[in-house]
Amino acid sequence: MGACPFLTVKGEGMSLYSIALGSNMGNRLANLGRAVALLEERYFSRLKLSPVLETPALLPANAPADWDIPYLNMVVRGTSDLSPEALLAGLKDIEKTVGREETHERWGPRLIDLDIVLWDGPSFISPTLTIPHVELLNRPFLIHLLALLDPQCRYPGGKTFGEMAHLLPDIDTCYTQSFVLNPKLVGIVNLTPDSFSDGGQYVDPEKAISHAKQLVAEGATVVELGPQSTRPQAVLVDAETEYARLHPILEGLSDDIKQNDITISLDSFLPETILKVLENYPISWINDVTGNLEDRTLRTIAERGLKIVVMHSLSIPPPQRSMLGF
Ligand code: A4P
Ligand code: MG
Repeated sequence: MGACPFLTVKGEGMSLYSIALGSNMGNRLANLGRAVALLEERYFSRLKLSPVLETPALLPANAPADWDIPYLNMVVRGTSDLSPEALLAGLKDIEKTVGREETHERWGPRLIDLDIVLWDGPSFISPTLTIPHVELLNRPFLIHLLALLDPQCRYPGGKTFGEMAHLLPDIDTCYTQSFVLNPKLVGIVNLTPDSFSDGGQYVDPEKAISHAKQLVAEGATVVELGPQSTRPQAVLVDAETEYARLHPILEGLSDDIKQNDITISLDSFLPETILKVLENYPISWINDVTGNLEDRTLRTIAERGLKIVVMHSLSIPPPQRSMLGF
C-alpha cells in the first residue's frame, strides 16, 4: 500500500489517485487547465495540484527531430470511487475531449496525456494498466512533483517520495521554466498610442500579434486586448477606432483563437465594439471598466456564455489625482 497519511481521507470504496499530466502541443498550459477542470467536473470533487514544470522531451531512440518539443508536466491528487480501470477509461475520454487523437504514436507529441502514476491500493497489473506507472521511478520530475504534493507518501514497498527527492539532484535541474495553474495570469496587449504601461509599443499589428503569442508561451492563460486608453486625461476614442485597432490583431490570431490556443479578453465598454467583435470572433471574456453596459449587450454576452469582468469607475477617464486635491 502506498500510504499517504496526510491525504488519505478514504471513505468507503474511495481510492486516492495521483495522476500525471503532460502536454507538448498547442497551448500547453490551457490544455492542462482544461484536463484538470474536467477531472474535477467528472471524477474528483477536489484535487490537490502540483506546480507546472517545463521539462525537456524524453524521446524514444531514433525519434524524429520534430518530436523534440518541451513538455509541461504536473501531478494532481484526489480521491474517487472509480476503480483503476474505470478511471483509465475516464482519462482516455478526457484526453479525447481536450483534442488528443485516438490513434497516436507511442511517446509522440501530444496535446494532453493523462497517466495514473500511483494509488493507495496494492500494485495493479492488467493488460491495459500498470500502477505504479512503469516509468515513474525513471522520471525525476515526477518524483519531485509527488514529493511536493506529499513528501510522506511512500512508493509501494520502498522509500517515501520526500526521501527519494532528497537523493536526486535538486528539483531546479529538472525544469526550464515553472508555472502554476491557479491563479491564472492575464497578459495585456494595449493597441493604443497612449496607455500607461505599453502605449505605442503594439500599435503595429504584427508586433501586437507576436507579443500576444509570446505572452501565451510565457504562461498567460488569457490575453487581453485593449483598444482604448483609460488613464487620467486620456482622449477617448469611438467604437469605429476601437474596432479598427482590434480587427487586424483578431484576424492575425483567428486560427489560434479557433483552435483554443489563445483565449482573448476584450477590454472595452463600448457596446458597438463588443457586439461587432462578438459577431466576428469567438472571444471568451469582456472586461468592462465602467460597470455600466446596457441590457442588450449584457444579454448577448450571457447568451454566448462569455465571462465578464465588471469594474467600476466614477468617470472614464478618471480625473488626475491633483484635480481631486491629493
Ligand atoms: N497504460 C499502462 N499503464 C498505465 C497507467 N498507469 N496510466 C497503458 C495510463 N495508461 C497506462 O498510453 C498507452 C497505454 O498505456 C494506454 O492505452 C494504457 O492502456 P498512451 O497515453 O495512449 O500512449 P503514450 O503516452 O505514448 O504511452 P505511455 O507508455 O503512457 O508513455 P508515457 O509514460 O506517458 O510517456 N517527456 C516529458 N518531458 N514529459 C512527459 O510527460 N511523456 C511521454 C510519454 C514521453 N516523453 C515525455 C513525457
Ligand atoms: Mg501516457
